[in-house]
Amino acid sequence: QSEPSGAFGGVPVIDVSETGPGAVPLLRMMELARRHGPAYVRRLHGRDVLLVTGLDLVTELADEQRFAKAVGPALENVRAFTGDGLFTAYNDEPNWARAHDILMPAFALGSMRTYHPVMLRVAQRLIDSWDRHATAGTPVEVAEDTTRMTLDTIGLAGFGFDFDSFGRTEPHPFVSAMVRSLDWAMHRLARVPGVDYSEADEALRVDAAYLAEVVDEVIAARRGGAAAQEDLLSLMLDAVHPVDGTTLDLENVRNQVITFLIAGHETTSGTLAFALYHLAKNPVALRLVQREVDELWGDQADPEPTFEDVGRLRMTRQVLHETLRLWPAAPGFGRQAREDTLLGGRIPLRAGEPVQVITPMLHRDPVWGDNPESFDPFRFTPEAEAARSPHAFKPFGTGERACIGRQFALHEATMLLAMLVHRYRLVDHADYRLTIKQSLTIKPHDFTLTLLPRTPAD
Ligand code: MNH
Repeated sequence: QSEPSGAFGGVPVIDVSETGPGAVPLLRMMELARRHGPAYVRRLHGRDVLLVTGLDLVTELADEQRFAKAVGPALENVRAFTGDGLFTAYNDEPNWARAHDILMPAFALGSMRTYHPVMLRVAQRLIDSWDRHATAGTPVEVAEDTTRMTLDTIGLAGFGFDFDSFGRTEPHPFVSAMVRSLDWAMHRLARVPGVDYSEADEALRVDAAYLAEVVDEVIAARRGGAAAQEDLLSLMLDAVHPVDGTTLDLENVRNQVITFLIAGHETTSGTLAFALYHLAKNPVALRLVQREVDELWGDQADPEPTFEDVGRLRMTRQVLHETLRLWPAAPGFGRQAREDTLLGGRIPLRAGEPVQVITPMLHRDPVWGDNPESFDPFRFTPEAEAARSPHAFKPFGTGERACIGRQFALHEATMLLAMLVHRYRLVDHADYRLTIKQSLTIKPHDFTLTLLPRTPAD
């Protein structure tokens, strides 16, 4: 790519048209941020995006009086299959506030008690499968299996629908269609003017139609099924808005279900896979979480974590937070100024113009010290967190459009991770070197482990 050409409020403009954005656009953006940060403009075929990584600038962008979420170019593409679902709705689309108000209570910390038994049941599916691999001495495909687990969990906990992912050797076709759709949304950002993309667009239409078809099946299963349980789907279908008494129309419910099936599993699975990667590579951190689970469950062969247990797994949660610092599975979020303004007193922004935060680089800002690449769960002790700006860590985005599923993800991931480190020795049999697969979100690519049962000496 070329050197900075021209400037825009003192911000370097990097034209990457010659090389394209790279197979893993995030890594290229991070590389450019290391050279040109804390803010730079990436220019691709005449399209400019302002990318921001520094804590000072992100602190400003997090000010909800001056800025709001932007549905930037990437999410604009995702709207082709999630429409006005919660994640991709514009701030002023009435269905955003409506769905947000109706669904919020279902994501409060206390609601996790309702999902806990299902989360446990699905975690057990993964463990049954990993036990078979441990006995046979064959490696497990980490991200593939965490994806099986998180998809089954959101399907069952949210919608009473069983994807039965561990009963299949290939990913559920919903996952394949989703990954292709997210890839389409990502690669569409890199389109070269004059090239014909109609084949890719037709494939997207087929995948989007299939996603909708699965969701219609989920909804039909509920309609034909037993008395509706209290879950996300029943809320979406039946709940009336607490203040204005409106409900969600059926097209919006469909968009919400697709949104939740995607957002509800894609990022949690990546986070779990990255966490296992870090634990396999950091024996000290692994020892710490093993000590924590051993204190809780001793040498029980098959402990069944209670809801309360999960709240006690502080070190395990710190490991997840440190994982989300280094590799936030949704590695960016968009902001826009409410009025024309100067960001950092120098970068001119027009109202509505999207700005992209590169979260993994914010998470390597100097505020994180001299060794931001080192994996250190003690960065997330309560004392360390209290001493640090709340804007230094944004894996779940910011403001009123921040992740609604944060507690859900952390409960599910904390429980599974704790069960795994209690049960197995993680053997890095292939001396894995981290490579990243990006379909907008990120996961470790081709990461396998072999497992041995733990013995008292471990
Ligand atoms: Mn989630 C929004 C990251 C798990 C449902 N999520 C966001 C945003 C980030 C994010 C970042 C904000 C994006 C933006 O500003 O444009 N989410 C994560 C991560 C995990 C995660 C890193 C797991 C780890 N998310 C989950 C789970 C669910 C979920 C689990 C559902 C069960 N997330 C959402 C929804 C939104 C969202 C819905 C959109 C919220 C809104 O705009 O109102």
